[in-house]
Amino acid sequence: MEYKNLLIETSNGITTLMINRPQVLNALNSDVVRELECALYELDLDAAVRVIIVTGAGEKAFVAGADIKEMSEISAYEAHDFARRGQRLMLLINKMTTPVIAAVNGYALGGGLELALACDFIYASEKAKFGFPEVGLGIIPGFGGTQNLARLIGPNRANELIFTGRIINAAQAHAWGIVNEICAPGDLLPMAVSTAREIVGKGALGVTYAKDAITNGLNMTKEDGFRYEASLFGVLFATSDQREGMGAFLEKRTAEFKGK
Ligand code: DAK
Repeated sequence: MEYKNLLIETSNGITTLMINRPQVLNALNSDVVRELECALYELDLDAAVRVIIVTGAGEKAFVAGADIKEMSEISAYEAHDFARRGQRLMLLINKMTTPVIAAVNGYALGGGLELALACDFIYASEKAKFGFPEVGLGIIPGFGGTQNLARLIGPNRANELIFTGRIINAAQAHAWGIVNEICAPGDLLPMAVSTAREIVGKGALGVTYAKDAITNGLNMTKEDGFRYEASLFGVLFATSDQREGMGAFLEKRTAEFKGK
């Protein structure tokens, strides 16, 4: 499928998906949300894609939020449709078997921060900025931001960030645990690719099941989460990747995983 607002490149199992509307700081309009949903759905079905890196085009922004111009003009029906699609996109990233890394190269505001938070983890350039300006627009985060941020950094810090609409820098986001690592702007994609390579070197099924256990386990009681983990752990013993991984260790060679 052709995308008007996305640049997608795959090499050695690693796909870089760049949101490409730099003239409006990569703001998410309904076309971008629709394209992201289709693209991620397609990429997740492609066995050649092992890790996806989501980033923004240009020097200034990852995504500066939902497209305020479009939002200011839509009807209630369109707002409802936009909300459903946006929320479906964020949930899709959680449900995908492929790990998704957000490489935040600049502003990640509102819906942009929600997109980053929906990813499996975030790397950021030292120039990145994070915030939820929604309360200043008379709304609240609506693509899962209240839920994902509070789960990630706890309710108190999430409350402070969301109630004030304050924009924080990369160092603060790192200190609060929103961002795993920060680096110089030019090092951001290489750092994400290097981590993606490490993941590609591991058994695809193990990575997928670990994502499943962590993401879904967070919505369970600890005991249910343990039970879920045990069942996924057991299933992996029916795979050739498990035999290959353990066999390679015992034979002192590098494992060659097949994802089966
Ligand atoms: N939407 C549309 N255009 C945007 C934009 C946005 N979010 N952000 C920036 N732009 C455009 C600017 O209008 C400007 O266009 P021109 O004037 O050149 O035509 C161009 O991008 C460059 O921006 P600036 O000139 O403003 O650049 P500065 O460096 O001066 O400022 C900034 C950068 C990021 C501080 C500033 O652009 C800014 O404050 N942007 C808006 C940030 C924001 O409030 N974002 C929206 C948050 S609310 C929903 C679920 C979720 C959401 C909505 C609905 N449902 C469930 C229905 C999400 C809501 C949000 O994301």
